[in-house]
Amino acid sequence: MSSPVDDLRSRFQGEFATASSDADLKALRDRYLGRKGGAVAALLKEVAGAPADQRPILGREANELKREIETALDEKRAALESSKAPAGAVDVSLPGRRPAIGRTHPLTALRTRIESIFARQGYEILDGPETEDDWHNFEALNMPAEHPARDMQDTLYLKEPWVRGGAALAVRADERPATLLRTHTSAVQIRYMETHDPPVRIIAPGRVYRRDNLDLTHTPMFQQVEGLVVGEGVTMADLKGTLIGFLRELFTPDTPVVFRPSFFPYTEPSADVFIGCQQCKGSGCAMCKRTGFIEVLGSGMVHPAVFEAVGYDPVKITGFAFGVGIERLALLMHGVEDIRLFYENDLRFLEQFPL
Ligand code: 2NL
Repeated sequence: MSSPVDDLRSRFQGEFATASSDADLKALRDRYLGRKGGAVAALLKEVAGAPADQRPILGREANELKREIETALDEKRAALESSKAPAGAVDVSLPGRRPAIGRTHPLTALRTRIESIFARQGYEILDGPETEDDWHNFEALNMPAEHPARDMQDTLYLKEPWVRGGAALAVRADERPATLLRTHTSAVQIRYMETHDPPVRIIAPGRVYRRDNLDLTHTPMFQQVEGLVVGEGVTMADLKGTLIGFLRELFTPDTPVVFRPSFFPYTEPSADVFIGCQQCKGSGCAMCKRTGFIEVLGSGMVHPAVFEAVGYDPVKITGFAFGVGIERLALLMHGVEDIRLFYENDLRFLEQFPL
């Protein structure tokens, strides 16, 4: 005949076998060891009411069971605890997080394409300072102090940039202090001609600055690529061939290219260069203002005054130059309506361009 102690033990063992969490163990402890209403407490009360000759044996067995239950619950709780990962541990079974892979900015991609088209033809790619002096940005480019083009340029001038925090910085006597942010990269080409004899075949890409307010087509900083070819016998035919070839490589081999007379202080003659509208294929649309053509480049034969300024002999030497705005070209190529999008670093915009 089974005793009430054995009955309770087997009941506990059945329930204990399926307990698998802290919460299960807590519920078991309450149910069996609770001071009031616990099964063991009820058993001990039952023992107290048992006949006197059975009481000691039953009492000992009941207390043994109580210890058994305590030990079993403690051990399982410890086992659960040690199988838990420590706080902050790495779960090596989780799939990894995909790293965000960046991509080339559309303006950088376009600039790189332009650079490689000219690099393949033997042009040297040049860098130069973004802060310039009057001489390299204006004077040497046939724009003396009173020249109206200086107004047209709407230049950002710097206040005594060689003085910082009240202390004069050491400036070498042969290095004029910068007084403005360059308005075109022509200054880089002037510096090159000052230090190199012809022949010259260079392009000068880089940031340039104008006193403009932000709108759909203007940013106070934008990027430009200028090109310069100088030597004996360089003609307008070379200018046309070079620019037609360049634009047909950049766009499509059958892109229409036309030249129209223009004016720049640093070239004579000068020409604006147009391509057939990519949008309407020349039939006329809003993008080309119904003309069928879109202006993409400024160009011309280098003015003799520029050669004189850098110490070249304009009787022996001729050359052509051109300038192109990267943003403007990118707007056209990708059908983007607002130049500011290129500088807001919004990934929803940038991720639309190919890797
Ligand atoms: C434009 C106009 C142009 C040049 C840039 C140049 C440079 C030197 C001498 C002569 Cl060192 N010319 N550069 C010439 C004609 C046009 O750019 O509308 N760019 C967006």
